[in-house]
Amino acid sequence: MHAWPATTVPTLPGRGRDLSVHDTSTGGRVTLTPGRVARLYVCGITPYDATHLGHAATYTAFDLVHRVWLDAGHDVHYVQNVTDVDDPLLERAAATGMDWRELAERETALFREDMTALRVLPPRHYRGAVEAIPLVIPLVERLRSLGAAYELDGDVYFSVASDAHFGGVSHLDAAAMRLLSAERGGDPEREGKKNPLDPLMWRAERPGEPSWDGGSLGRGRPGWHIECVAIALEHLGMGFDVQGGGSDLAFPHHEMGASHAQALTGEFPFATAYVHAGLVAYEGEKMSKSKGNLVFVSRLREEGVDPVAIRLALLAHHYRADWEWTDEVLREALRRLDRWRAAVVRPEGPPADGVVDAIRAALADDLDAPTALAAVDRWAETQTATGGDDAGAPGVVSRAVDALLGVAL
Ligand code: 5CA
Ligand code: ZN
Repeated sequence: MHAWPATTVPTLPGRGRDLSVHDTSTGGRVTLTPGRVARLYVCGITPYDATHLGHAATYTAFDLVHRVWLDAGHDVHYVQNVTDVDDPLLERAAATGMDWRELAERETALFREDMTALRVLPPRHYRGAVEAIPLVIPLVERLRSLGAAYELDGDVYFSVASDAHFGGVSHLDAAAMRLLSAERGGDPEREGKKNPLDPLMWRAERPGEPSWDGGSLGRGRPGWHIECVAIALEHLGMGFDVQGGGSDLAFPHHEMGASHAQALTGEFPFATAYVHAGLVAYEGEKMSKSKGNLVFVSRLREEGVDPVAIRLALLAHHYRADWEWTDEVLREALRRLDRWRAAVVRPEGPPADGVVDAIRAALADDLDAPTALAAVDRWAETQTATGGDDAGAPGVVSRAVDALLGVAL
């Protein structure tokens, strides 16, 4: 599957520093020290509806990881999936009378446009679940031969007991896991499972559902977690730097993915850090496709809102915070964008070095975008109030804001 076009990233004087992030699995900070290649996997969309601001916030957060690493001189291997076959997609297609493939293609195309407009750098590998089926089958077969998977009426389940580290990503107790499993695509109530939490890896063919030849697994389709594991192992291998997504993916998705991979390879860990973005709410509740309280990036764009302002509105919130989208959030971002643009049009200004350093320091410190924006605000205020005589300083600030924050002035 193709990704979306890359925007150019200006190179800045000096070099960025190593990124320190909050890691869900340890509950604390990890300073990542990738080698030449830095490896990032971010869970992609399930394309049954348009990109909302919650998705946009999450992908913008991981775009900062990408940009910090580029600035620190790494070659970034970024991988993302598209869950282009799964229950919610099939249900929406059936409800609207659309072919599920057409729905997935239409929404994935819109997502690419939204990501391009928001200047989110594309992944190097963008892989669909359907494309990943040939990767999934041998993994499920191997887990079965290792005794880490079992069959139930033709479906194949992963046995969470097979990974000694199970629970080590989310650290939830059994009751909380059971509740979240039921809410987020699992089937803890199904009878005959070894452990109610065991997730499906291969779903045997059902009438009216798409299915593929699964070799010794029989006809069926892949489960959700094994899809991301197959894609991540294919393109990144074990022990990659960051596994990312919204905080709703910590359990079960990232927990199960880590256990699948650890049971498969006997290695630990699947990822060095599990990084989770907070959830964006609208009208009092988490913005979610199932609840329908959505503000779409594409709708705002159609209304003529500058996507740069949308990006600034997202960056005004720390990525780990849960926050609520309001019209005022957008208005504030539009005012900030006007102030910044007015400040960089002049050829001279206050010295820029401190601003570049401050943006770098803030982002390396757990992607603290609000602090980075405040540093640019202060520079822009000085420029407006007193100006400055450093030739080229506005250009330096403009390039730093573009390279590190993805904000084009
Ligand atoms: N396809 C799977 C991941 S493999 C999936 O969760 N798709 S999704 O379309 O439901 O979500 C895509 C990404 O957006 C996930 O990282 C999810 O955690 C994040 N996300 C969903 N809703 C919100 C929200 N309200 N705020 C922030 N991030 C969100
Ligand atoms: Zn995923």
